[in-house]
Amino acid sequence: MKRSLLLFIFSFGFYTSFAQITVEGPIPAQVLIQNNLIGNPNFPATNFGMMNGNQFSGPNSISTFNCTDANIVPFTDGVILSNGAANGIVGLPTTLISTGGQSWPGDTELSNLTGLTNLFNASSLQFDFVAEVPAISFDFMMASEEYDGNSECQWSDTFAFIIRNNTTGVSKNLAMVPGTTTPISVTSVNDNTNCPANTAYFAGYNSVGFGGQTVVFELTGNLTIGDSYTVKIVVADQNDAVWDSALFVRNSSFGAYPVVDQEPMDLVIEDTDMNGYEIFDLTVNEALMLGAINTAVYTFDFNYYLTQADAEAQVNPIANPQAYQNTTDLESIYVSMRNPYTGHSITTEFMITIDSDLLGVEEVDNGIAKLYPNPVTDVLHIDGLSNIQKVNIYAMNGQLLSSQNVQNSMSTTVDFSNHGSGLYLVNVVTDNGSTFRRVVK
Ligand SMILES: [Ca+2]
Ligand SMILES: [Ca+2]
Repeated sequence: MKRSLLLFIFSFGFYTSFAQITVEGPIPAQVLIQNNLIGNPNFPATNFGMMNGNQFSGPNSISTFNCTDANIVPFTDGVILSNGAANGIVGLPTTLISTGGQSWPGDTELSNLTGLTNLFNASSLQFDFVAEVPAISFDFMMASEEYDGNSECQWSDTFAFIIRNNTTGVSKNLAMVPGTTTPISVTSVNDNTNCPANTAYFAGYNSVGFGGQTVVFELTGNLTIGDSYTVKIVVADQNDAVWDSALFVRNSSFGAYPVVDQEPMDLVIEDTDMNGYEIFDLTVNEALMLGAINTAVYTFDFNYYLTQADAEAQVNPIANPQAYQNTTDLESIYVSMRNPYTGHSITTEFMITIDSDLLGVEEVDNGIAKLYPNPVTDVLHIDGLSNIQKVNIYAMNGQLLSSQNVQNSMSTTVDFSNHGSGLYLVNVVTDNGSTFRRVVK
């Protein structure tokens, strides 16, 4: 392999920042998975397993790390899995990290899943759980010596975040370039001028002790409730055992990804004393949003906001959501459902009003789609601001009444003639995002 000089170009700043990474290991698999990757002491993981270079007379290849410089690793604590020495990132950052002999084997499951053969120096962590939530998440970045200004166009080490459904036998790799079916790798994410690929996800050369690194990816995977799963994070060298790569997985990033079971209801308290104000308990919607989730095991926090921007930034929450006094006759409340361990959250919206006649006449253009007329009689028109993919109609109790696919058109219609009078929730999925709108008939 010809190696460019790029790896050996470094600066004083590079040296000083490097002292800010420390690693600790080896550490038993169960401790790494429960205390580091999961963090939630109640998460029901079992059957912990590890493949480590030190089991094959090689170096310890899995450790915890701490990094206090966000320019090096954008999160402070996590687990490093390397296809070489995990402590290669400490000490001499400009030295090529190229460790592990060919007697330290690859991984058959990774080979079968990717179709790549001739793998060496596999490191993996794995555990089992039974799905009681509809989705899970991981956050990680990948760094590799294969980022050298040349190899990106030709070959790559390989890795996967495997989620294997033990009930159906189907395995999936969650580590795909967002919006594609292409596995994340040195060849699929780089900004080499001869073969640039998905450059937005490449973070740069020479910052973590490896030749280059990706941005932090947030992986999510959908689950079938009740099925048994094995999660396996695995990285290996390909073609030879040299020029190492590593996964940096954020502490506590594995957990239940928030999914709204049923959309929150609009709340109506008629203003019988005509003073313009009533007191609302916004939290009555939490049970709807959680559905059947076992909250003793899967914790979610709820916070309420007056604007979507505040909800997304998680600033200025409503101080007392159990006794909130309205400020206008009809107002939007934005609710954030957040896993406090992983930090991942989603936001949705409901209305509160002191006059039920006001529901259904809200503004219907929110930057994603325009719905009209509202109230609707027989035909609801939908104009997307980008291509519409799908329209779902729900009853206000969350029951899905109809779902229609749209073939890449910016406008469509929905037949409401068979629906009775009342409030409906219309979900429009477009290339630019998804929106829920209340429509009255
Ligand atoms: Ca290696
Ligand atoms: Ca390699």
